[in-house]
Amino acid sequence: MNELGKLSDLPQSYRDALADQNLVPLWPSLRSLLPPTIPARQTRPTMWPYAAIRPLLMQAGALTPIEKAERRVLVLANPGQGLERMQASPAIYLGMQLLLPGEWAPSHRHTPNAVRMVVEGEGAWTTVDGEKLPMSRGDLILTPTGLWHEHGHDGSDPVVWLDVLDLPLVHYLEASYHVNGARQAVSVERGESTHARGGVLPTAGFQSSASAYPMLRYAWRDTRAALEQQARTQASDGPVQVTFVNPTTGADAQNILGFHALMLRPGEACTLPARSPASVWHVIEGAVQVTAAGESFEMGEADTCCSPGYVAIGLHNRNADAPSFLFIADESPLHRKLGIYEER
Ligand code: 1HN
Repeated sequence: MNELGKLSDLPQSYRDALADQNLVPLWPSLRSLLPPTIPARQTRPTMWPYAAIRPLLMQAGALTPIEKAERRVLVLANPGQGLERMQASPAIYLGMQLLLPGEWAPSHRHTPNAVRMVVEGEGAWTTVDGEKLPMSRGDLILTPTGLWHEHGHDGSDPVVWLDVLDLPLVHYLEASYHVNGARQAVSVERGESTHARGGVLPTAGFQSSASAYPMLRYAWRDTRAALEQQARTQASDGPVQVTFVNPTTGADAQNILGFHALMLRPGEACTLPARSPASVWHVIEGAVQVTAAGESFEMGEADTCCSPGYVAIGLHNRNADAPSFLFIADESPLHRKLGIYEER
């Protein structure tokens, strides 16, 4: 490949004349914009052990009342992106949120899509679009773009969950904003009771509400049972994985980020192909070694790590006598919609 001209090859007077007119020569930057064969990635494989997060989050609970925070969150920031950018990957924001007994995080809505993966504690709930959703460990709760949501806690111990948002992308698009609202009136629970059985769904036209997001809570009990059933019926030639989908359309549960749960049989190891989207790995149950781009993370329950795109992912169930379960968030719906999705 031939060497392209550098900025310093150009006379200063010419560079100044360009800058005066808000013009920039392309050729000095062309190779870094379009590197050969594989993109440059800022995202560094990074693990955030829950044992390190938890005490700092509890300290935040003592230092900052909920009224002073609205959302009491420690952001899992990727050092490769720069901590101040508060992103795990190009499109993924991650945070660990603490709600203490009796606290209430007021209602608002915003353009970024969010999900919560419940890490610890019982008794909290999130009301989304008037639907009050109980939160238990391993449950996935959706708060899609534009829907009102607020959190409360009637239990007796701290509740912690992992927030996953497409905030970095929506912010980059200059489309990120919020609106505050009043406490929501709670209507009857819809999605979970009416859509949780994939094969039998409400008949079109019979139901009064036709929400674009018919299911807002995916109970861990059901997800786990689906994985175990598939592991029993699928030959043991690889891990079993399910994708959280919109039960009406079968498409990804949200527009930008993808969400999955993966089960590794006792002692199982595998290598997943290099895919273009960046990904996040969170242990719901068990113990898993995750290897990405030459980094290996020994992950236990509630630990979280991320990987850049375009690298293979190695998984190894560190438990020889019990299955392990991972929650995965990735940028695959975005890559597919943009037409840039690749597997290598
Ligand atoms: C948000 O609305 C929540 O509702 C949590 O719990 C984290 C991070 C950035 C922007 C909005 C929540 C958030 C957030």
